[in-house]
Amino acid sequence: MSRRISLTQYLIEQQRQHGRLPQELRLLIEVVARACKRIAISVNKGALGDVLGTAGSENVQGEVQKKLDIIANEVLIEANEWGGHLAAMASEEMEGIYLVPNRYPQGEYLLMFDPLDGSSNIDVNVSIGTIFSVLKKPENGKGVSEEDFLQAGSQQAAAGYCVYGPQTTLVLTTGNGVAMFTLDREQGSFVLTQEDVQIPEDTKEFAINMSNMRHWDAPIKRYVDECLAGSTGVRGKDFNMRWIASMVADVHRILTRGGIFMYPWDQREPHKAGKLRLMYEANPMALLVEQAGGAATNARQRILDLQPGQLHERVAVVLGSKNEVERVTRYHNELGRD
Ligand code: P6P
Repeated sequence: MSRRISLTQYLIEQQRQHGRLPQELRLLIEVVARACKRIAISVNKGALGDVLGTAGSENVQGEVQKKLDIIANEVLIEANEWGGHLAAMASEEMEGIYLVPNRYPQGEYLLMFDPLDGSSNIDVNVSIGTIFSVLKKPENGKGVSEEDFLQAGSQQAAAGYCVYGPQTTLVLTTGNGVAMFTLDREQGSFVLTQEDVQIPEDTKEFAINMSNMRHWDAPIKRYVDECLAGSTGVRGKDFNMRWIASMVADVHRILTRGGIFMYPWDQREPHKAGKLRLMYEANPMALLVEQAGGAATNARQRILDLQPGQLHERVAVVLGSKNEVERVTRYHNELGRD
């Protein structure tokens, strides 16, 4: 049972113990957490709050925006633009970067986010979430530009998500392991409920959208076929399957009890590396998973090593229990050697 301390106390202890959590970064994380609390209030209103349904617009990805996508994006922008911790922000919902207005002091960090991941689940009351990633602005003496965001995921100063489900839970890493904080609605604050999260190296549970099977590459099909063959096949054990279609919820399950999550490249849109976005979905989740003892690749390379070329670029994702991710990655790399 973890000590029941607040997010603030946890962060201040991290600051004191490791000396690696700068004051500005701690304050930034607390602002993001407060923004997630406000998003949770809107999400939890559902039909009572006129927040369901579509906004009648499309985002930069060409996807129909839900009202809550826009609300969550605005909450994060408004909460973070005045504090003096950031130089700029980037979001799945905005084409370009958002410079902190001149009326506010500029900070040394860059914040990226998917304000409401899994929004296709909003109207059917299934868990959704906010994903965020923090980078340091390169000290180049120049004004901030989109290029400053194009850093490998290994450079992240912090990463996390907030899952809006039966509980509202903030999951965070600043490079010293992963901690989970559950929102105590009575006192209105996030309370530490798990620290030093560890993903089991093995699992019997895989997550993939099986309806895409006919579009998969051979190595993914080999891996899933072996899972489906269960104890009668080469794996010698039966597997369970889950697919929530909210990456935040699927990753939260994996951080909580293990598993492997796969959104691979497929033949539907062969010119795209995958569906998920590198900068504000795959990178933050990969850092969390690695900090919890798991692994995260694009089926061939470590995600955190990938050098981004564009702010909204997509990537294939295989993450979770280390031994399973290594198996899938090995199957892909074996194919490449033929
Ligand atoms: P599909 C949600 O739209 C998302 O970006 C991830 O959260 C989720 O894992 C995936 O897409 C679901 O995609 O194709 O199964 O609907």
